Amino acid sequence: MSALLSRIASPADLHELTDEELVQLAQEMRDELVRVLTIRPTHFASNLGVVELCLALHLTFDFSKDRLIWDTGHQIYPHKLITGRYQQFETIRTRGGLMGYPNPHESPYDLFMTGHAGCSVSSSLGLKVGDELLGHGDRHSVAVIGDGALPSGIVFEALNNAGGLGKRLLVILNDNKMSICARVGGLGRCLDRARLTNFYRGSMRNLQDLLGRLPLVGTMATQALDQIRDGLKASLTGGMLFEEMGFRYIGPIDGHDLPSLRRWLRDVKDQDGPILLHVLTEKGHGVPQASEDPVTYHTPPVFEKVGPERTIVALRRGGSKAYTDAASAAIYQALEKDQRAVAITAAMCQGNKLEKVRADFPTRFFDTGICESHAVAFAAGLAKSGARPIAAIYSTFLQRAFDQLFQEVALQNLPVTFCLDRAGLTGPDGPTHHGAFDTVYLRLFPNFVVMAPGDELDVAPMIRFALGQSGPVSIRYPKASLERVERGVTPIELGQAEVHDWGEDGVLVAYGSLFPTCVKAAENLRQEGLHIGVINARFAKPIDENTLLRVVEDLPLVVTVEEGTLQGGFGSAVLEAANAAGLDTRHIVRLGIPDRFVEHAERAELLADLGLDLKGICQSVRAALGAESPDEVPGTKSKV
Ligand SMILES: Cc1ncc(C[n+]2csc(CCOP(=O)(O)OP(=O)(O)O)c2C)c(N)n1
Repeated sequence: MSALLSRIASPADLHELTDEELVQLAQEMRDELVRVLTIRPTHFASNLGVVELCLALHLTFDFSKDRLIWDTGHQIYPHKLITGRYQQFETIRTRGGLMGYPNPHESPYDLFMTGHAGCSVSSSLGLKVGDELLGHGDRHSVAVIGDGALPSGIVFEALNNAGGLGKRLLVILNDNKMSICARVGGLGRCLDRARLTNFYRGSMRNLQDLLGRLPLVGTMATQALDQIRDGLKASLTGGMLFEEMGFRYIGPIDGHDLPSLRRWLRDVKDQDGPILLHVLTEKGHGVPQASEDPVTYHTPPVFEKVGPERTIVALRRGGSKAYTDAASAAIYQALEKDQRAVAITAAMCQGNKLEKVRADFPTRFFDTGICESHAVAFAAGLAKSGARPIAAIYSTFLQRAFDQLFQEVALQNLPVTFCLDRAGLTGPDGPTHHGAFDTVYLRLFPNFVVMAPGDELDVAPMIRFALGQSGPVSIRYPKASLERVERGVTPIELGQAEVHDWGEDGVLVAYGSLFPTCVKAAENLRQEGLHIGVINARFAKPIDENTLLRVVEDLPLVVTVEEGTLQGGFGSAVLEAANAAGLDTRHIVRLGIPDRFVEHAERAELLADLGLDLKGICQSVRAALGAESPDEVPGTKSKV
């Protein structure tokens, strides 16, 4: 139990602490972040970097009425620790425990449930304008945004709007030079120049003094002055960008010097108009390995052993290969084979396991930064030029690019391959990160081919197939270990399902990740005397009407199974086709994610909750056929 941290029931208690105690509290907060990582994986390095900033903000403002939005929200742990959630902190990212992101159901200090980057400035501005309209104009509104999230298009839309409105809004740019990987793009260079401002300002003064004192003459003195002037001009350009947009740019300032941070925040607090305070922090601050390797320590494996001074002695590595591994290997092969193939990620090189692609194909690998909408339109441009772009984007984040999918890609019928990682229930990240909706929103658009591998063996053939198509193709796969159904795999053909086994009593039609579970379910049910077939649907658009309408017509039960939302998903596609063909659809049962946001828990727990695990699928089949569960039959033992 941390001595000071346990005394902080709410931010008001911070005011009871002396400056020395606040330094001690920051240490305790870092210790707690380390301790929890000995239990389970959590976001780490970003949280270590904002401890002082978090304390300074809560000491300067009163966020029981003022407004604070942490952009993205993965760096909200220190804020949780001092807003009444320290005692439950150990439960973070577990079923029924604290969320790893802001959650208004947990605390009034969390205003929005977020997890997607780039929305903080817009929401803070909206809060400010709303508060003014509704008679709470005295409330301050603060957005904290990282330099990784800053280049998102929506942030510039918000800065532009805020600069025009001229309201009192404080945007804190938390600049640690990192996204998850090193930050990319021109804006980063601009911030680097701003970092040098103080240096150049100091240099200019010192050099002018020096030149005044030294007997320098002619070219030497002129050259020296020119160089300094250029440097100063360049350095100011960083902040100038924001100034031109109507913000007062202040900084850069040290984000780990708590007294100085507090002074700066007090200074800017009551100034009118929009202000951008540029704060320099170190990602991983206070844990040597994390600051040296912030990429690994963004969300590291669990700590096996921690030594003195928060030295991480050992990480618990290992684990089985995931769908991401199979997809990234196939993307690598595609680039090896075809000079036109290009890989694109929107700041998720590490998550998409594309580091090797980045290293070996530097001219055909593009990290756009956290800019999914741009990434999609960029891919469209590449495709139009004749290249074969593969955009590897998490299902949930592709939602940021909905209109680009429609206009730039689908409407032009351009051959962009979308590799949708984390499609389905992503586990402890929770509702902001579950990839529930992609099948629905991609099915909407004419020209799109929408696919999902049934298992490991489908992944690479699907990516190869996609690259041979003349229009857009999406391939979704889960955040899960690879599974394999041993079989003579049939080749991927447009709109063709793979019939694993015809049934007599019914059939499970699996779209994507739950195909192996359906195969096991059919095996179990067979031992209970039910002959249930299994189909690996592979395509949600176009669906295999020949096969699927045949089973709807012939079999007493058709159960569609998908790890995606039911409204408009694969099962709906089967219903639509059956309805259009004039078939009875009453014996079609759809299993998937219901019409509600799903909380955070382990993926296996969530699958069980939603009846999408082995037991749940078997039970749905029995229930539909009026068969008894073996649990209910006296003397029999469940095979499930
Ligand atoms: C729209 C969207 N795309 C991608 C991500 C994945 N993501 C989570 S944190 C992060 C890096 C954020 O960098 P930055 O804003 O600089 O914050 P830092 O972690 O450096 O404090 C990324 C890419 C996301 N959360 N949202």
